[in-house]
Amino acid sequence: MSDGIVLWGAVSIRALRVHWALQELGLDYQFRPILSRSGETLTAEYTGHNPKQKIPCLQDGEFTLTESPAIVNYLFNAYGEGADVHLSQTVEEQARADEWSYFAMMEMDAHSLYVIRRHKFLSEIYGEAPVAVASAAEYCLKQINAVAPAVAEFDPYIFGDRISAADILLASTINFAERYEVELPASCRAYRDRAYARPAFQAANARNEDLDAT
Ligand SMILES: N[C@@H](CCC(=O)N[C@@H](CS)C(=O)NCC(=O)O)C(=O)O
Repeated sequence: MSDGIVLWGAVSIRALRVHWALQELGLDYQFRPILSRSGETLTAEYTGHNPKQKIPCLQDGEFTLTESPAIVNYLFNAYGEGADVHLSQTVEEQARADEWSYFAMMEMDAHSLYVIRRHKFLSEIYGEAPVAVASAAEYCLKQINAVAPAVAEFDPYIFGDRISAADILLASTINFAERYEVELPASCRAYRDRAYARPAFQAANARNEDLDAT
């Protein structure tokens, strides 16, 4: 019998994105609060779900999905109709959503923030690389300053009143940048603060941090 929706992964910015999407969509889900770098992603059971041995991973019945942006987009596409969220209505809107999502995932998360995280904050595992860290921080700051004027136009989110999957990816990654000591432009800080004040975000954050949750 299907367990419905099951989310694997806790105390992680990337799992938090998925909790947030589930909460915005008002979906019930089971939670398996496994932690990264704890050995819990290395078990045979979990490796069967995600051979990359990383969190998060989502199961929806027989369907299994990894990669936080793919999961957030899947949930909005599968369950967003009728929910109080923004779904793209035109090809251009979808392209704009993709532009923000790829910016957050590539320019910020992958190209710069994960370099800083791995080689400054997890250097005991991944090794010290101060030149790469400094270069990644400078790169991230340049990117975020470049988009700050466009972020200042969000009213209050990318597509107006309703939050979109792209907002979840962008706001969570902007917050990730601040955690890794990238100074946020005022417009980006204000946008992150608006998004993080949402009750759905607050509920998601509490569940992401609750290791006793199911
Ligand atoms: N691109 C993946 C990255 C997943 C990822 O790196 N997750 C981290 C936790 S936030 C993890 O599991 N790290 C454990 C490891 O690298 O062994 C996503 O966005 O879901």
